[in-house]
Amino acid sequence: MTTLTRLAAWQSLQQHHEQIADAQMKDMFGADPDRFNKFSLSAAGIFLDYSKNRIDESTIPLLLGLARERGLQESIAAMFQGDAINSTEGRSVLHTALRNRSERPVMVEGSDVMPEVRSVLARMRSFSDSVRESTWRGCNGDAITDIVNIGIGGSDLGPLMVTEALDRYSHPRLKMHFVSNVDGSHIVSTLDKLEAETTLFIIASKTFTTQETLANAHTARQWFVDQTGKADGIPKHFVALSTNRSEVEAFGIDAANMFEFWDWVGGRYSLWSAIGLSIALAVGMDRFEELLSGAHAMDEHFMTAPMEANMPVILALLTVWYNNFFGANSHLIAPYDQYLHRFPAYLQQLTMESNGKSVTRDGEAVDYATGPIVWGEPGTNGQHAYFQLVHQGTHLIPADFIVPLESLNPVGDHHAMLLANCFAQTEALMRGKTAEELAIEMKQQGASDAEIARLRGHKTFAGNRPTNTLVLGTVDAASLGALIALYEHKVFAESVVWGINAFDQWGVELGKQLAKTIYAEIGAAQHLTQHSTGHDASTNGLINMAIKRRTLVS
Ligand code: G6Q
Repeated sequence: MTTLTRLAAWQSLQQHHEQIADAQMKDMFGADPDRFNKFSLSAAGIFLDYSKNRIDESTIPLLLGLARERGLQESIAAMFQGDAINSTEGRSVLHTALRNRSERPVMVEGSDVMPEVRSVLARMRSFSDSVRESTWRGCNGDAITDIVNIGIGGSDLGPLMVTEALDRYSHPRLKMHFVSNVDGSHIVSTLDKLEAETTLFIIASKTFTTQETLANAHTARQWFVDQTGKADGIPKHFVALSTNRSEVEAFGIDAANMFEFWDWVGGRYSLWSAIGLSIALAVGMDRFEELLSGAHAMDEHFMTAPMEANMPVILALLTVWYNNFFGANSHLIAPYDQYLHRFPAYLQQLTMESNGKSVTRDGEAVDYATGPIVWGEPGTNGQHAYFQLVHQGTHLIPADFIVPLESLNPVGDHHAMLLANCFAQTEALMRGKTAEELAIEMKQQGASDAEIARLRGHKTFAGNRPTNTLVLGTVDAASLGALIALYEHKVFAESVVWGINAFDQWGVELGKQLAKTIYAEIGAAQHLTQHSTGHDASTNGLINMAIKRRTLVS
């Protein structure tokens, strides 16, 4: 048994789970008219209703006891003050410094990083203003019309999600494109739509060694030179976002066109850094700074609010509750807002790369579940697809519903319908439908007793399925910043309870190494006639199929 499962707080939660496992939320609502007020809170412009959870008044105190025993409050302080909490990489974790809107210094190895952070923000402002206002011009003197962000993982998902979410505020002339996949179809189909003379490429890579990004960047540069015949036009059309100056220069991008960030910014936490340049170009630097301010407001809340009224902490503890005591191993994210359609994909990386770990910070194997599988799609679409399993399947799937009170595109009754669907789903998941309720409903519709009996099992709903509802005023830069920061901190708080390092990603590094050997076998023309025998039969067979096909088409 690990330390975690031996803790008194853990054992108390196990006993509490046995007591509460069969309790029905609808009965709890019936017994306590104040439940909504008791189990809801506001922070940084976000309202959280967590009353539709399988908790009573003793659950959160017990979970908070666990958090205390794991030193959560101390770990939060350690992160904000720049301790090297990413222990396997020996790094501080300071994405919060990137959005520090206060005058407080943030120290890394004895020096304040804030002057450098502000200096890069100022360069991002001046560059994005010049492109937006057409004072930055391409090699033929034309204004930029299209911007292509080439990056992958953390250098793609965050900026892509945010530019989609804030599309309502985007510059009318500038069209944003994101190329991530090494599949040539991604870059080719993007370039097909573009004019080289009016396109700006942003090469976004923290390390500037990522295979996919460099392959796409080289293809884009070759295309640009082929289209324009002007290799000397590259400085007007290529900029880099990176921590690796020498590799940026080796690629042929002048350091003057590089926007820097630092190794204390993790890839999946980097949209607040220079990696957010595409966001600043799309919506303007003022809005980018509103995004930072929204996140900063959530940072202040996370740092200072008491644990029992701390939104990221409450959400994290609820995930621990279901993951470790109810055996729920997935978590649904259902944004009821079309602009947030990439939010679940973004959260998949944030959550699963951070907490997809099976050893503790000391390298001991865990004997409890860590990060759940995160998935989702926007509502109401999801209701016509995967919601069936959430309502009547055999798995318990806790869900977060995210909805703005106000639409950015008010038209007819659409928003009232959207809100109604969102709230109705959480109500139905909580209440379910009993056989008696079904019988009354079917009788009113004229069904016979035999018909009611035949369909009883199919048309009843067990209910008691937990949801959180996160309500925003509207989807704007500040509320989006707060929402993203909320989940970043939730994920961190979970990792502290589980005793794992949320900030490394050795599985991603493995992916970066693995393809190299096989690429050497199938990638180069001189190898095309060779026959692979160095792997298992399956891998050899697949490689040889590829070699054969490539030989035929070459
Ligand atoms: C994120 C991961 C990973 C990373 C990409 C791209 O936390 O480390 O998704 O962002 O592999 O890496 P580069 O930015 O170095 O190209």
